[in-house]
Amino acid sequence: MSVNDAKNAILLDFGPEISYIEEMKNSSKSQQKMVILGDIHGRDSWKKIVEMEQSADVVVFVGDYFDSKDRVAGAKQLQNFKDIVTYKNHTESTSQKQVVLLFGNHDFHYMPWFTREPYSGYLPYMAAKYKRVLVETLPQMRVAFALGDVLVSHAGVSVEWLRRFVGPTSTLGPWETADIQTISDAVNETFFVKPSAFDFNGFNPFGDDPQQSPIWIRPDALKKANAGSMLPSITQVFGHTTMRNPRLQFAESLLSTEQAYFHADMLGDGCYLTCVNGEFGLGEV
Ligand SMILES: [Mn+2]
Repeated sequence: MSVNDAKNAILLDFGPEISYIEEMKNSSKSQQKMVILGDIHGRDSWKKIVEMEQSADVVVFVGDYFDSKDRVAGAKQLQNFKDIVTYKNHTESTSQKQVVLLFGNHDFHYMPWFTREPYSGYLPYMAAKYKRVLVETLPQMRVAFALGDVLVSHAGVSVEWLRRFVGPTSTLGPWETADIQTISDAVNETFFVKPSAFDFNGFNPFGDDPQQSPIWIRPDALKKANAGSMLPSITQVFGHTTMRNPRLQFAESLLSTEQAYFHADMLGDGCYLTCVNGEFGLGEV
């Protein structure tokens, strides 16, 4: 029997098991359905979406719960955020579903550590109430969330921000080779140890700066910072910057070749993202 015959014989014997194992590997990768909801800004359309998306395994809110752009009253914005927290607690205690609450820049200026001038949409007469509920909820919140090859944050994670505010390298080596979980953990740990690292920095008044933080950076600066400096397999999803045409933007993201970036700040247009095993979809409410 030749070596090749022997190989074939082994494949004949074990072929079915091998393909079974491969199948198991793929199904454990992440067949979970993730629904990503863009910046809330007092809107309650998330209620209809989570009702429609009952089959979701993970629901992610990308942050910016406060500071309405559509003149939603402060008390309503407060109640809406409380409803989101209640939804998270109720869902997680009664099902396997996970509800992730990310932190945005419009939540940041209500926190006790914030001492600068607040920015657009800030409601001074609601600030104490927003602060109380945010501080209470903070242990259940985070800045970054990773599922499979997808990293979700409010504005996006730039390698240049990581190098300047977290460290020159990750705990496991250069950021260039850091896996998605290492990056996500580093961002979240930094948030709880040194929240000032997330404050607005850089020179561009709009946040279009490669060293800008994961709650402030704009898409162009993010893409420029990460090109060639982050694993190409990592896909980032973020809100924070409203795109003029979310459907067109989504179609463009699908075509991206190197790192992929998906925009989630589309609730104002009644749109949201779904993701199953790295395959993205656009939902409409
Ligand atoms: Mn924002």
